[in-house]
Amino acid sequence: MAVQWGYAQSDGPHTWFKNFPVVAGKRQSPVNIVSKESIYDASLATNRLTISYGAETNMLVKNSGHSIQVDASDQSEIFGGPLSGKYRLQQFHLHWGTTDDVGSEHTVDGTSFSAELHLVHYNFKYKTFAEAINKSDGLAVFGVMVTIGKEHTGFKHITDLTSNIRQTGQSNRLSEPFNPNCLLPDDTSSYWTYEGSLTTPPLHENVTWIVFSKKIHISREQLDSLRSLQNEGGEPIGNNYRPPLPLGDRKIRCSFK
Ligand code: B30
Ligand code: ZN
Repeated sequence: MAVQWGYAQSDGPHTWFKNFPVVAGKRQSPVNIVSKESIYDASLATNRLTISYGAETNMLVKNSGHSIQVDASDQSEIFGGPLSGKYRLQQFHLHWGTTDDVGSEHTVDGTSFSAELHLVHYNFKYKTFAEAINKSDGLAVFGVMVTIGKEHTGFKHITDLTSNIRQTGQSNRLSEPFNPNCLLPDDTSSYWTYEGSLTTPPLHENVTWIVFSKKIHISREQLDSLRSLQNEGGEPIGNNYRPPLPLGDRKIRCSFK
């Protein structure tokens, strides 16, 4: 059986070290991004980050017990920017708060946002996500900050399904093709990038993080529908974020001045 972990007092981030010693590592995520200390890297602009997402069919939307996760098929790839080679989209999921003032994993100049969307990609030189997940150059994750505002029409396809997948382990397929491109901010040319880790167990230190500076918004109703999802114990999922870890010797680079 897989090791149990969660976000409660008894099994939350401060307990993860017991089963996952890498927590004491030197490149853990998330981090607080101090914008003034990030280093402009002109090569990120020259070698542009290219996002080639396509319409994914039959996407599986599931309640994992710690988030809502949507699995991709094989229509979406990224390359360029800080990445060597191509990375393919495996899944996306979110982290959110039970209140609006918290929820994001990364913080920017000490500020938290109501949610953070993660689009998880694996290095295409490995055949599968399972093969890439423990390789040193295996993963690249996009982080998108989410604030409350107008309804997000792209997200609506997903948040409309939440009432069908209230319980942990439940899933539903999207009936229409869905292009995850609609979830990205309008401008993806401005981002921070650094070498980090998965933010949940197994916490592998093999993620190239790309955190966009532009945010997206969803409505309060949409956020509340995420909060209506239940964990294994039947409690609402929320505050499913790991607090920022020390940056240590690492530098955060940015693609913009
Ligand atoms: S994140 O983007 O850094 N939050 C995983 C992927 C991305 C992030 C964190 C973890 C991941 O693939 N974890 C291992 C797989 N999971 C199964 C799963 O996909 O949902 C096993 C698990 O946790 O123990 Cu839940
Ligand atoms: Zn995540």
